[in-house]
Amino acid sequence: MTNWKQIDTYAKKWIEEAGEKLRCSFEKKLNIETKTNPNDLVTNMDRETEQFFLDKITETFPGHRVLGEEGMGDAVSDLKGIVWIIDPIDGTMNFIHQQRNFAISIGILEDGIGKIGLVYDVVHDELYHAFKGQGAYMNDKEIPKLKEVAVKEAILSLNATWVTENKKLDPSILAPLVRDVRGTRSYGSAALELAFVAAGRLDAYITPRLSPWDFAGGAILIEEAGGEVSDLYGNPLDYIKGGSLFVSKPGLHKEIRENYLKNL
Ligand code: 2AM
Ligand code: CA
Ligand code: CA
Ligand code: CA
Repeated sequence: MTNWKQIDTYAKKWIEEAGEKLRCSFEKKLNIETKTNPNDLVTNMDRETEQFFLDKITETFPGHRVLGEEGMGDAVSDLKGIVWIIDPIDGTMNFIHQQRNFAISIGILEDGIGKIGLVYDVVHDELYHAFKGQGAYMNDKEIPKLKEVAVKEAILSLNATWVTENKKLDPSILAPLVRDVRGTRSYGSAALELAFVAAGRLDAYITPRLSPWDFAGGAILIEEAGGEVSDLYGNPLDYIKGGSLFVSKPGLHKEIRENYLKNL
């Protein structure tokens, strides 16, 4: 029998330890490299943090698999058994330029079903946490269930890229929504944006392109807070391939899909 309480306790302990290491790293010199393009950044701390989790998980739970952004874990092509989906630093650009607005994200799935979601806002020492069926918490304070909100009173998070010429989405699709909502925000960390939707600080978050490690932790938080999670078409998320993402408070999801996303 899987001891989920034990997994949960370790996951929280390790994410807090990893966060402390990231806070300490501000005093040291960062080693910054680029990946697929000049703005796709990675640092020694992204790699060290992923390795830290990998070492802890393989030592403590040898049967579990790890899918991490920096590729130190397993080559995961199915979701059988227990899989930890980890983004060691979500918002690396912010980590480098701002020393804030980044998070560590962990989603733990069993046979493809999200069981534990953790998003740690390291600088604010705010740990967003959910266990399937038991609600969502921020630092042990239960997050109240999300309530409905109208488009005209909603704060929408999205990257400005998606209302300019881009390879993923016709910019005219989201422009009317941007015009109709109360306000827009962009934090540059998908995991934090998901945690903010779960906590009710944002009403919706839309993006045409994410990887599984960007949303695995945050999606569980939103489901447990009573929000809605899907891709842009209303389909379930793909925790192997990733893809588009649309999360929101209840009700708003259907309204936006029917009135703004129907021409996708
Ligand atoms: P990262 O910092 O872990 O790379 C920035 O708007 C958000 O998008 C961050 O969550 C960032 O995660 C993520 N991101 C950056 N490049 C991406 C890419 N090529 N595909 C998917 N997500 C990306
Ligand atoms: Ca990255
Ligand atoms: Ca990420
Ligand atoms: Ca990352």
